[in-house]
Amino acid sequence: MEKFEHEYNADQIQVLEGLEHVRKRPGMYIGSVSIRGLHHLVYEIVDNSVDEALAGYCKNINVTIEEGNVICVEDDGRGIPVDIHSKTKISAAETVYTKLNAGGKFGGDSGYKVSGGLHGVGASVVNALSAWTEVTIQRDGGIFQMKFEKGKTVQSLTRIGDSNKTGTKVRFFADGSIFETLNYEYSVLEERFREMAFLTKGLRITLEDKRGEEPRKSDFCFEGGLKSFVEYLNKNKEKINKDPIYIEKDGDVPVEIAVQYTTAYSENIYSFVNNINTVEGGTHLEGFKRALTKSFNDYAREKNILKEKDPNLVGDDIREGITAVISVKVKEPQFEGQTKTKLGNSDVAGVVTSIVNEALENFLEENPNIAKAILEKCISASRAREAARKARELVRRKTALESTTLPGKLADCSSKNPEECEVYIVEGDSAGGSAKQGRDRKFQAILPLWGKMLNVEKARADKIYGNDKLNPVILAVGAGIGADFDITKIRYGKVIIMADADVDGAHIRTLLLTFFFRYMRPLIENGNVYLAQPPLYKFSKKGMEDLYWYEDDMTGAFKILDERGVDRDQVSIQRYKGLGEMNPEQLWETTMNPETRILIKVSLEDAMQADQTITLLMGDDVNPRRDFIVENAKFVKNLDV
Ligand code: 28G
Repeated sequence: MEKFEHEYNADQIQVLEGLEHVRKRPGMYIGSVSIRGLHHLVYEIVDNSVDEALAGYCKNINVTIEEGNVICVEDDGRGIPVDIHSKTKISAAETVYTKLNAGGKFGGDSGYKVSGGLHGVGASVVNALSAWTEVTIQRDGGIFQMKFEKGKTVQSLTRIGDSNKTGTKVRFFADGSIFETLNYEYSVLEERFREMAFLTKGLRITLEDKRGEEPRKSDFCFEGGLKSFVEYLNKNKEKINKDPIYIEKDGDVPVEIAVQYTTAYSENIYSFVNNINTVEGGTHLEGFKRALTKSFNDYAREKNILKEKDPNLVGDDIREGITAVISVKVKEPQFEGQTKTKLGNSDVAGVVTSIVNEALENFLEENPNIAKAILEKCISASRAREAARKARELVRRKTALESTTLPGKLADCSSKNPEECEVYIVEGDSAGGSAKQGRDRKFQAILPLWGKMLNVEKARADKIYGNDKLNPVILAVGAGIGADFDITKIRYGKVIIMADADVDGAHIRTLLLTFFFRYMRPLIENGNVYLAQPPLYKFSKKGMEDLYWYEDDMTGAFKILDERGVDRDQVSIQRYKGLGEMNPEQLWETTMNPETRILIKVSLEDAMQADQTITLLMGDDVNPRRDFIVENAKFVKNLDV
């Protein structure tokens, strides 16, 4: 008995050490302790419910943000097993919550590992990073409950009642001493759960916000799966095929794909592996693209739409205007790439290719009118590509002759060392003027932009080279665009977008981000793109140094004033509506001085979100645009988080 107890304690210590490390280095487990990391806690728990849904046992997941930012997740799955391990005397459920990686994710019940990246770190990490956690399980005729504080068990699994239902309910309150904020952003969670619901056909996910005066609720359930997803993405676009092409095949590597062509010029393909967005693509995407190119070319040849003398259509031609979502499930996924979001498993490419080849062959044969309409668009894309090539060569020849011409409006800096140089792309002439006067001309260049920006979504590459708004940006950055883009040639280490904190500013920011995302993606991947953050308020009082405030919520500012012993009633508050309201010195001090400014580094994810946003913003339909303007403020806010 003595010996047994000793062993038991030793085990316990090891468990605690594991979770202690999670609290010491939370970033290693959830990426960051910012609001992103905070949201990640919710995804971790919900992922477990989704896993149970993938296994075929859970139909409903309800997520609630309770008063005080407590999260409650409830599912109607089988309930986490409650049986006691004969040796450790600890229930399976408690083990899942106190042992690192003991959850279902690493070789879980759905059979799909979600290792790599930040996914699937498990419930124990959430538990470790929460001030308290409460788990309630219904199964085997009973209701069972256990409680934790900072990952430590304060109440082992106890039967607290009877029930003939099954399911798991988890409530947790994130630890405020670990996270920068505990304030969940409803729209961010909503977006994610919508996506999750699209990816798991028939699964219902609800989200409810019980904080604040006006409670909100979202309810997602899509019987159409990815077909619904594509319809959602294209809701404001003009479609070529009214009904998305839908491919679904179970097997060793289950594949689900939906494709719909629009009259737009851009390519929008989203890919997922085990419900993880594979931003960097991978073998599944390659397999899909290969099949798409082959099927359309084969069909066009067979029907003599492409004549013998015509060259084959290239992939880019065939993907112009496409919106597609591809989702595969892989048992042992290898995630590669910078952000571990690129699928490496080579066998998946072949599986996807043959499934898509077969399905497309049938579809084209059965829908000759749609096939013809899509191919007409592909052929015109091919012609435009040829025109773009000529335009590009013209630009190349020009630059070779005239050496590097810089745009006339650019106020360049004196340093030529890209590492220390930065360019501010400024909206409007007046703000541009202030920025020119306020800057440190040694390392800061100013490029004012004005007038209406070109929407890259609605233009082909040849238009972009000649565009009078974008061409200055291309020339200033100095590294070309598209396939010619050469990151080693960039003239500035930081490309900073400086726009007003209003709807128009958000608009120009979104358009520029979309442009960078589509035509200078390495610039974003390399972390060279930033958003300037002008202040929203100025608090001033005679004899007091001005206090600039960058958040909507002024509570923090008042706190600082209180701490400084300043009487609130004597302070005047100025709300800045635009950059133009600041004089050059103020602009320098608040937004441009590296010692005091706030810069937001744009991530690939941010740019992708901007890219998705643009469709709504520029949609042909007027109503969605109006709706969007309200939502847009949210997007800007999301960028901050
Ligand atoms: C509400 C918030 C989060 C979950 C289940 C159901 C099972 C399970 C979860 O088992 C442990 C390890 C290997 C089998 C599995 C129930 C099999 C039979 C489950 C959740 C047990 C994980 N009955 N539902 N985990 N495996 N929901 N929701 O966490 O041996 S987690």
